[in-house]
Amino acid sequence: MTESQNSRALRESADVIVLGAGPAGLVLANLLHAAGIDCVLLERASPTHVRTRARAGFLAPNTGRILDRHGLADGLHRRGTRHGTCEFRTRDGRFRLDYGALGQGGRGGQHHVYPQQYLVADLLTHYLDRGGRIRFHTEALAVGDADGTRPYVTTREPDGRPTRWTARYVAGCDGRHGAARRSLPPGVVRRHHHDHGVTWLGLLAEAPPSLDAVGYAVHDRGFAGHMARTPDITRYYLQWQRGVPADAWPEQRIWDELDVRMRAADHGPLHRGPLQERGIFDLTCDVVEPLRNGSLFLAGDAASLLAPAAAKGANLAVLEAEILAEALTDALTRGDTAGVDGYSDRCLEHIWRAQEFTGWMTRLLHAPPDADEGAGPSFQAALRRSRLASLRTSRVHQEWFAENYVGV
Ligand code: RFL
Repeated sequence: MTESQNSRALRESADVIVLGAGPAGLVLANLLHAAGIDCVLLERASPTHVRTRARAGFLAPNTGRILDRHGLADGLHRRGTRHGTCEFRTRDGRFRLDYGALGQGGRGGQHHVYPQQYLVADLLTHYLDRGGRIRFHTEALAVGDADGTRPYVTTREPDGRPTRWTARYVAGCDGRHGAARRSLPPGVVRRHHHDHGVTWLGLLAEAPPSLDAVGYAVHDRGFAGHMARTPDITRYYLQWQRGVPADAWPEQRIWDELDVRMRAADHGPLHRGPLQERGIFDLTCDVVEPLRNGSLFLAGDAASLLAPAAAKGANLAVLEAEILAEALTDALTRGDTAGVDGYSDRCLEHIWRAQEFTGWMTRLLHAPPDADEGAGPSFQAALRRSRLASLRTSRVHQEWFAENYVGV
């Protein structure tokens, strides 16, 4: 079925309404549809936007296993690559950590490197090819009666008309600023918010990767990062002064700064190329607790937001989508509500573990905003140096790192 035929076939109710066609919403909708559940996906953006929005690239082994389990991993295996090494660069030199061969009792765990937009495009094609219902250009405005008997979603349709969709369950997979979060009445959930006080300039360069590892450079001038995406595209990050716009520096200055922080003079040049995309990311985290209000469930970034330092967000989104799909299927097909009742606690366990490791990584890679670097080595900087030294030399510490770095 094509995307336009698909839109014509829509009804204005479904057993499950899924908001948002990111990794969480698309995995969930695919699994529900495969289980014969009547579901519809409502997405604010266009199909082109959804298929091309570049974000994550590092997918954990467990994410690969989930996609495999449900026949959703063809593209990942065909076009993705594997990755298992980090390289830390500091003023004490560089060291490599082969995390793919460590952790989980030595069984190893490598990341899949597969751009998020490829994964999303694969999931969307899979869903549409099997007759899954999706409505693009349809913005959810609010979720109502979530703790009543007939929950509904109000939307702005492509022609601008307001519409009401009714459902038995609503899955809020519409990200941090989506309607699901906004619709939680005050007092029913607790929102934890933490600002790590660090900002990144995220860059996508039309240039091949410059090293065969994830590069983490810790420098007095701030953090710099290198992550492969495809043979021709590389993601770089520069720690950035908050409030300064992304286009403040010309490309030449950005590359020169990356050279300095990545210590290219000591460890080899970076492959330069035009910068396709620049974005500013404040490293903040956010958790909603519990991830449910009546018939409304949150998954992915709508449930918890993580700083991108440890590459966890898309992985949690896929994991939560699988857990929620099973729970909703049990509830709708067998009247068994144990899964929906346990959904929030089960996911929060993973979320807090990922938040903890992400916070640790953030403190490993950056000076805290109040660190007094100018007046000689500050207390915080000395702790950070010691943390890196421990990671360089302690096998136990490396095992712990590996397990948490690839684990979700
Ligand atoms: P998404 O991907 O944001 O999708 C949400 C979808 O909802 C739609 N939407 C609405 N639709 C209808 N009505 C509304 N009112 C709506 N509001 C929003 C949006 O158009 C969109 O299509 O959420 P989801 O599915 O929860 O997935 C989360 C991931 O996208 C995110 O956690 C990751 O990208 C985080 N992340 C990484 N995660 C990893 O696991 N590994 C990585 O390597 C990694 N790298 C990254 C990242 C995030 C980054 N940014 C952008 C902060 C690198 C970066 C730079």
